[in-house]
Amino acid sequence: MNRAELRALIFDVDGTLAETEEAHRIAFNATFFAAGLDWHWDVDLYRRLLAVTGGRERILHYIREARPELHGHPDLPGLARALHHDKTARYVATVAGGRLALRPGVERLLGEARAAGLRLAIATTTSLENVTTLLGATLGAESVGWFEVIGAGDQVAAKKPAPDIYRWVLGELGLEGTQCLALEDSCNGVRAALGAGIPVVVTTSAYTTGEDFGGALDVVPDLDHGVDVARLRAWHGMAAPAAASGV
Ligand code: XBP
Ligand code: MG
Repeated sequence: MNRAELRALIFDVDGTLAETEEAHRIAFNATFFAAGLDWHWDVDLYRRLLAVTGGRERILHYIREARPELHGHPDLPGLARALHHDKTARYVATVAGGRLALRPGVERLLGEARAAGLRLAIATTTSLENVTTLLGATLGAESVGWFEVIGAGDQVAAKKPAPDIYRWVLGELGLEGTQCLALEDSCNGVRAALGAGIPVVVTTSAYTTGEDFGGALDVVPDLDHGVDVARLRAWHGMAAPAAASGV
């Protein structure tokens, strides 16, 4: 039976490359405080809010669900955009200051994958600036170039769990989903990858442990648990056979 050869790895960012969500949460709260809003997203609330991917969308959702006093506001999307812009600046300053590290195994696996000739890409809902700042602060500025394609933020209209960002990345790579393996930390990410026909492995993160990862090939606590290129190829081999023969 023909199976597509593994050609590319597509990484999620938040929760997969690094445990970023606490830094995001703190940046959101600092923004709210600076704007004179008495909003505070504690850990439990933030866990629930993470069901809505994208910071701007998360703010809008929160206003609609929990802030009825703002429902008469003439431009809620504009307000959410302004708050999110400020939050991104705060988050970028934190990350650029070197206060976040990559998760265990990430740097090693990226190096091994590059040495093995696997192509690398990113598919995330977070802003491009956040991604390049994280890569620069942890691996050095040149590491941005290791990723042939970076699909981020508003590049597509519908964020995860919609498959759009993964489909966009596949288009840019010129690959079929069956030729790739996605690495994700959340159920929303798993749904997005599977929706684009990409087999996916989960590395659970602080905010996603215990989620339903149905459809994923495997679930590991981090990428230092026996995850090397051979294991990636083995996982990929477990996925459904390629639709087209001979690939
Ligand atoms: C991550 C997100 C992002 C971050 C915040 O999801 O949902 O919204 O929480 O980043 P994933 P922004 O890991 O599935 O991409 O504020 O830049 O959206
Ligand atoms: Mg994630």
